[in-house]
Parts: sequence; C-alpha cells; structure tokens
Amino acid sequence: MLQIRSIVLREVALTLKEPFQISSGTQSHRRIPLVQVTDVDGAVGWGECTTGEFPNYSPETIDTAWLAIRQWVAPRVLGRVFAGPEEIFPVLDEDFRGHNMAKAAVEMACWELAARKEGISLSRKLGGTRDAIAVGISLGIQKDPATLVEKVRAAVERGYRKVKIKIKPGADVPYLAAVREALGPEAPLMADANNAYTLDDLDVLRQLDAFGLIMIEQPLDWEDLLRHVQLQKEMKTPICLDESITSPDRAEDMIALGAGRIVNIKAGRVGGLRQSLKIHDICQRHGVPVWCGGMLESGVGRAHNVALASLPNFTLPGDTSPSERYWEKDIVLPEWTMDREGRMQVPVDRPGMGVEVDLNRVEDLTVRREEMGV
Ligand code: OSB
Ligand code: MG
Repeated sequence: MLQIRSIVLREVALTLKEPFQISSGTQSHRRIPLVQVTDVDGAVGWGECTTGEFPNYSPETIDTAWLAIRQWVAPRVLGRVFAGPEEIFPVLDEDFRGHNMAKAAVEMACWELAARKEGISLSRKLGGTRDAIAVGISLGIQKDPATLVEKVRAAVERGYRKVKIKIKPGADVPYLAAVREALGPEAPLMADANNAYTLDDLDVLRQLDAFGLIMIEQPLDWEDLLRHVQLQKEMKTPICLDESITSPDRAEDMIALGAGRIVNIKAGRVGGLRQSLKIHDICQRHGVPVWCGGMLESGVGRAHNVALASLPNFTLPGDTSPSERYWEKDIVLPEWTMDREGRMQVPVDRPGMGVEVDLNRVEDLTVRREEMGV
C-alpha cells in the first residue's frame, strides 16, 4: 500500500562542467526540480524532473512542470491510497493531457519510496537483471571537427562504450568524417540531430551512411513518424527515436510503420517508470533494442536511469555517464562512477535508488521550495 502525505518540490541550481550544445540550444547551467515524497509512515522517496529551462526539447519547461505538479499532479496523488506505484500513472493520465515530465517526477519518487520500503533496490523493483550497465557519453556540438576529434578520443580512452555526437546542418558530415578517420572503423559512434533535419536534407543524411554509425537519433521533427518511415527506407543506418516516443502507443506505431529500429527511453519524456516498462516490453517483444537516454540529470535522476538501464532489453550503452562528466560535485553520496571499461555498478544491494541525497548540499543549492501536503 502506498499513501503519500507530503510532496516537497525544490529547484536546485547546478553549473555544468562545460556547456552542452545541441541543435536547438546550449546549456551551461541547470535548474533542476527535485521531488521528495513522504508517505504516511514517514518513508521517503526522491525523483527528479527532467525538464529543461526552455521548450526546445519538449513543450514542457521547469516552470510549466512546477505549475503542473502543484495544480494537478500533487492533488491527485496526495492522500490517495494506491496498491503500489504502478497505479499512479493511470490516475495522472485521466483527462490530463501531456505534462509527462511533471507526472514522471512524482511517479518516479513514489517508485523509489516503494522500493526503499520493501528493502529492495529500485533496479530489482522494476525487474532489472543486470549488476552493471555499459555506459556511453553524449558530446555536444563543438566549434570545429578537430576539437570534436579530441573529445571523442578522450572519451574512448576513458572507457566509454558508445560515443554520441550531436549534429546539426553545418556541423555534420565533415565532423563525423574527421572523427571516423582519426578513431578508426571500430570506434562505437552514433549521432543525434534533435530534429534538425527535414527530407530536403536527404542528400546529407544519406552521406551519413558512410560512417558506420550504430544509429542516428531523431533526425526529423519530433511529431513526425511518417517522414521517418520514408527516411529509414532511404538510409542503411538504423534510426533511433527519442523526442517522438512519448508513450507506449508511439513506440508501437514506430515499430508497425518502420519509422525507426531502436528506441531511446527517457522515463521523464514518457510519463514515468510504468510507461517506460511498457515501452521496454513492447520493444522486447518485437526484437527492438532500447537504451536509456539522459537529460543531464543530477545524481537523483541518474539513479532512476541506472535502475531502468538494468532491465534485460537495455542492450545498448545509455547516456548514463558518471557524475564527474557533468558536475564538480554531485548532490548524492556516493557519486555515480564508471570503471576504465565503461561499466557502472547497479546498486542492487542497497534499498531504493541506492544513493543518499546530500541534504545539506541540496539546501545550499535550493533557489525555490514549495511543500504540498494533506
Ligand atoms: O537528445 O538526448 C538528447 C540532453 C538534453 C536534451 C536532449 C538530449 C540530451 C543529451 C544528454 O543527449 C545526455 C546526457 O544526459 O548525458
Ligand atoms: Mg536525443
């Protein structure tokens, strides 16, 4: 049984070690909403809202999520008796469109609480089977190909199992050509366009086939499956969808239509862990591999990603880099680490998310706080 008594929403301000540029914008700082839920027995769970500051990735932002949690999400969850966290999403879904990241932040905190209370890891609560996960890195757009080559080289030397390179028109073919040339045919590379192309760019996109990429992520518009179908027919490189997959139905559509061959699962984007598990299962049934995306999360969101990535059909390395890739100091203890072979341990022997929130540090970094309770 799960009954939440209070929800504390905090916005923490963190500075990235280096600015992160994607085709639709650059971030150097992160404003991160954290959710702390407490149940009627005093048990606690943590979640992170993966919204950005601007609506350039999805329509949601930090501020719309804050409003949605206060106005619509919290009132549906507080005080209500659920058999378990899997019952939360359906309640949040009823006559309540969109706001997936706001819904997910609270839903995920409840999963964490439930796992902690049962004394099992979040990984095992979700059906995870791995003790360690293979880790990739996502590199932002760089000022020139030479700079990118050095970043990719350093990432491969550090042990990352997959290097994702952000691309956009004007920073694509010569950049990827330089990297492939310098790192050789075996380097595990992929590209992510964050919707930057249209079918008018077919010539450029077809040239990407020459680079032996593991996949190209979200080349076309986020609401567009049909043009991805057309593009996948024209390209050898598997298309992976990120922004387009907002629900289990969209994943089914992708598979049925042939709009892509791989799915990037981000729990925030799809409304939480229940929806993520459904997408995982659908893809597994169809032989479609999935991997865990990232949204430059703090150690809290990362914990959820690590747990999710421990499920069996997460067969490709995720954007689940260790804390040191993003922050001088993370907000959890211990921090997330990766060995020289690009492996991250899943904390299966610790209850819940397996790390503790550094509350003093969180208080220091908090710029806004709101408590909701029954
Ligand atoms: O498209 O995967 C993306 C970050 C912000 C917005 C969109 C994306 C990303 C990343 C970051 O690629 C991956 C990470 O968290 O390391
Ligand atoms: Mg992406």
